[in-house]
Amino acid sequence: MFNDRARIHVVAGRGGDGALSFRREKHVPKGGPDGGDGGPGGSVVLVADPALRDLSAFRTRRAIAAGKGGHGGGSGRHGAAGRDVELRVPVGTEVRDDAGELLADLTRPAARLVVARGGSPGRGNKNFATPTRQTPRFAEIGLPGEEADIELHLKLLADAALVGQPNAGKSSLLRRISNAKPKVAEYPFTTLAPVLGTVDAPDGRQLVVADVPGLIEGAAEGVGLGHEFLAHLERARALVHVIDAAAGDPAEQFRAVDRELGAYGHGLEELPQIVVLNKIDIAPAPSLGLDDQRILGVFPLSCATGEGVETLKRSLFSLIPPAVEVILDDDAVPDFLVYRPKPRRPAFRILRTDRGYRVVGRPPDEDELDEALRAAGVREGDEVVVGEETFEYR
Ligand SMILES: Nc1nc2c(ncn2[C@@H]2O[C@H](COP(=O)(O)OP(=O)(O)OP(=O)(O)O)[C@@H](O)[C@H]2O)c(=O)[nH]1
Ligand SMILES: [Mg+2]
Repeated sequence: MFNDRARIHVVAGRGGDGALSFRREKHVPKGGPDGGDGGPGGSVVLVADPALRDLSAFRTRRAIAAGKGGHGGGSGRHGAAGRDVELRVPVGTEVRDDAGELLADLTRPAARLVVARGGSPGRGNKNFATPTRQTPRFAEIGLPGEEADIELHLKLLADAALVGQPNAGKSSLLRRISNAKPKVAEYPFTTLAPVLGTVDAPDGRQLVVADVPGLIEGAAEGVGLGHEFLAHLERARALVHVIDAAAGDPAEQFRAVDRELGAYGHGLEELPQIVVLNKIDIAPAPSLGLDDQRILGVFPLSCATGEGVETLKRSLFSLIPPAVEVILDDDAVPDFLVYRPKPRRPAFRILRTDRGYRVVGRPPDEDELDEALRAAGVREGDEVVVGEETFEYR
């Protein structure tokens, strides 16, 4: 099975609490404040890995949580940082939030995206000592980590993609020109999942070509297999359109597939096409008889005998438009990109006091406050101070 979509739930770790503690000294009941800070919560990070081919790793792994930050301790001890979780995804994975908003497109190897940021740690009471407040009887509570539902959608990154009706010989062609060995058989829909192959030129240049399941009438509306995979054509810079020269009017076959590309849209209708008239060993090469500006060339060949294959292979390197390098900075092209969501500033913070909790900053609404207090471990009867008001938690 080829999995090009996944939905995951990611939860970052809560930040550790700051400690409320005082030095113990001989003959002094309470020394100065020495509560250390909590550790930051771990984050959930996606990393684009060129070794991966699809998203099947997420079929059984839907909820992913990073580690909690440790709590601070006495004697100024800081809590340990929560463990980050790195999730590897194939290069070409689009990441969206549950509203469908595109967060990032991980098209470069090693590109990273923080999808849930760890909660910030609370500061220990040691931080709050001032000349006028020498015994701060409160410490900050760590904040919860971010939590999100994330959609992953892999769109293969290939320089060119093979399209055509079932049985036209797309997989046979990929076997001929690349290092890939997709299955070939005399029945339609042999290819059930996209396959990538690398085509090598004598001068060391390389092209990645994708073999996609055959397209039939109605593919764009969901008939057959092709439609699920049309998205994988979106990033190709050219299509290699394979036609069975022994199966009737080549122009009509061309139009049938082209209609599906047009019905799907997303720019497929504009991609340049390199037309292959295959199986000339069993039928004389017909002429295509089409005048279409998108057609960059027509190549009669036989995947069975190999006739014409070298000519096509060489031409691919000159006909496929070169990749446009996205230059992000004037002179520095980074090896990888790091995408980070903007940190959300907490509107309020919760301090632990020796009798309960104190809330500082913008007063949260009741639900928010309750959730935050419960995350902080509030108990029935604890004192909670919000602004000028003091009440008992129940
Ligand atoms: N005679 C002859 N047969 C060919 C040639 N190329 C492919 N075939 C045969 O055509 C049939 C289909 O080939 P495939 O490469 O599996 O075709 P496909 O386009 O990948 O088909 P799907 O994956 O089903 O869409 C197989 O039986 C091949 O052996 C050719 O040049 N000449
Ligand atoms: Mg095939």
